[in-house]
Amino acid sequence: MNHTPRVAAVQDLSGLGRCSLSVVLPVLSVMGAQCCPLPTAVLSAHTAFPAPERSAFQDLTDTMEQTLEHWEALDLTFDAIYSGFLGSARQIGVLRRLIRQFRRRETLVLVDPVMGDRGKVYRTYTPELCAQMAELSAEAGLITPNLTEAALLLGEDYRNVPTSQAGMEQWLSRLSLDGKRSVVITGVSFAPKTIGAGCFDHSRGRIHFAMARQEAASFYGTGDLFAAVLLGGLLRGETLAEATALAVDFVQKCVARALAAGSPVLDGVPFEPLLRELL
Ligand code: PXL
Repeated sequence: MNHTPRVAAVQDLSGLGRCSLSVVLPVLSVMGAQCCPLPTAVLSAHTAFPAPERSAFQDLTDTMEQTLEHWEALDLTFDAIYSGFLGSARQIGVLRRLIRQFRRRETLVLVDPVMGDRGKVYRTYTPELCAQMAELSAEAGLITPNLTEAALLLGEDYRNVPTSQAGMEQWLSRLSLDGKRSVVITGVSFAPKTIGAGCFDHSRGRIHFAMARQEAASFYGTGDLFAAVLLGGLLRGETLAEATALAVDFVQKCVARALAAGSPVLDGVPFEPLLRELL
């Protein structure tokens, strides 16, 4: 038996809306990795649900620090450290300590710089948190921004998102910090009815695009689903281009299923019946 890859997953746990840990745990498990959650916050539902004045948002920064204290006392190694939605700027410090403590030469540090979507920053993300997210991303071996997050990281206006492949290659290369880290940009589209992702693989110095049919709506949590499938593929030994193509295809199938079932956009995609395809 090969060793089971172990992932420290630093993300929130949201009761409703199929995002973050609710997606990452099942996906990594089915793809054969052990997911060790380090929850950043517990929420009643993701932040786009209505009635935010009645929502629960329990910040877990103190618990994260205590967890790190415990993990540091144990003889532990992680094959990947994977961060997503963060609850406060202070959590970046905890994450940096986690990375410093547990990063070895072969550890994959994946920072999904979750900050916003469709040109808008999420409700709970302060400018300070966004600035620190950019700093955290500088420590990653791989980042997976959507177009909104790519623009924020580059200090570009969302209206400047490239619509040509050559333009997107430039954004990939700028985000790679001179080829030092790998980058996957999601939500890329160059032609009507197609959408996908572009990736720069720093170990090969190459750019690839993986496209799929664009469905007629977009759903919450698909960025988290994408990054989890991508990471699962990489931990199984796939190249960045292969894992990107797998994640693009899987998300497209889940979105098609959500549309066929008439699922509400806020509920995220019904990936559960399709999980077996990732086995
Ligand atoms: O899917 C990104 C995400 C993760 N976690 C929480 C969110 C969102 C996006 O809205 O609100 C809590």
